[in-house]
Amino acid sequence: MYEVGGACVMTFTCWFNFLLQTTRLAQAARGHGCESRSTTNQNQTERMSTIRTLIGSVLLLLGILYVYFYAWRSPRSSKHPEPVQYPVAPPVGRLSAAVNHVFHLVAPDHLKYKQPSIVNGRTDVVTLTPWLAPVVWDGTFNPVLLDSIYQSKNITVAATVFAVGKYIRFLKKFLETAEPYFFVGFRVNIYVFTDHPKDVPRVQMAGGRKVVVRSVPSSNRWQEISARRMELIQNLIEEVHDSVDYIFCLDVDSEFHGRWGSESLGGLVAVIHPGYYRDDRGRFPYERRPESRAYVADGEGDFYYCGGAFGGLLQEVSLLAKTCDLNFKADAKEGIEAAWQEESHLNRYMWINKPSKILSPEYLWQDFKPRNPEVRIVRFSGVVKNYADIRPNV
Ligand code: UD2
Repeated sequence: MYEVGGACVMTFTCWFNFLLQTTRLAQAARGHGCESRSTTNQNQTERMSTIRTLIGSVLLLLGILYVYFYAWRSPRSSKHPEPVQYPVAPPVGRLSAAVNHVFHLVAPDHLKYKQPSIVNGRTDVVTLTPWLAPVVWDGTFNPVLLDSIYQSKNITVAATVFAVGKYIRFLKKFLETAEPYFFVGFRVNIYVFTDHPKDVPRVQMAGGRKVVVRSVPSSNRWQEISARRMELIQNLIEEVHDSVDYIFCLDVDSEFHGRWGSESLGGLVAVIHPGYYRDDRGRFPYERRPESRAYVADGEGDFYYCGGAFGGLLQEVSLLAKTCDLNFKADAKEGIEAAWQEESHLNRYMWINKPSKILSPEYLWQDFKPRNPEVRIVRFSGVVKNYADIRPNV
């Protein structure tokens, strides 16, 4: 733009000089002749005509410059040069692209959204842990902004859900409610692990979303079903690591009631258990026997996290699942089963390996629990169930 403007000014300057020179030459030529009264009048007329031509030229050029700067060029491009965007290095493989996924957040240019405040926010809840991981509550994030950031990354999100034995009855509602609430607008694979593959309900799903069924053996012990999930999750991650970016592991006896989306993405993501989040840590049901590998000593532990919902980047969940599975099996060899099976091991793991994002109890409530005032929205909630009726053992 400036080059063209400069060229216009240069042209005008040359033209003006040329006209000035011509006028001076004509005057000089006339100065050598003998001046009669009539020639003086003629000279004056010529001078006036030259001045008129000059003024006309100046006005014409100013007109051209006005049209160029204010009418032809749009106001935005004349004030705001297009910023340079360095391309993000292309991923070599999905696992090696982890840093880009986590840290590099690109918002679309000119996206309009409510101005964020640095001084006003929620004051009724804690939104940051002492290790500076965000705690996601309603009102702490902008869903439109987050979705547009993560949609441009073209990610695939997986969810695992186990429906073994009589728990198959919960699957239909789980899948039906996941469709309008869980990562809407994203590519989603829901992996269903069941011993009743033929009873998996068909649920209409939007493009890019699918249910994948995996057969698993039945079991006579619910503790084993619950705990075996870590090993199967680990195996699944090995299998899908080239095509999936994030994974969430969810309890089947639950339903979605509100948005669960890109705000939940992070490296290692834990969900606060709805039953204990207002309690002193001395009351958390951690494994308290030192001989278990899930042991958490008195006076230790940050929060009590759910076994029914956790997730994050594939490599993070892989490490968690491997570690919990190994510790669970090593305990089993010594005849120990932690108080809350894999949930106890998960809590021990997250005490040492701090989650990088924490989801508030909005992300796993319990239907039987009256909602507390700080829980403005229940996004996912465990249904009321009769354990004696659905578990293979008591
Ligand atoms: C808690 C946890 C659960 C797990 C368990 C301890 C929450 C909300 N729930 O729930 O995740 O940590 O304590 O082991 O944090 N399952 C079957 N068939 C069975 C039994 C279990 O498929 O016969 C699967 C199913 O996906 C179920 C999950 O295992 O959702 C957990 O079992 P649960 O719901 O009976 O465990 P619960 O309510 O004690």
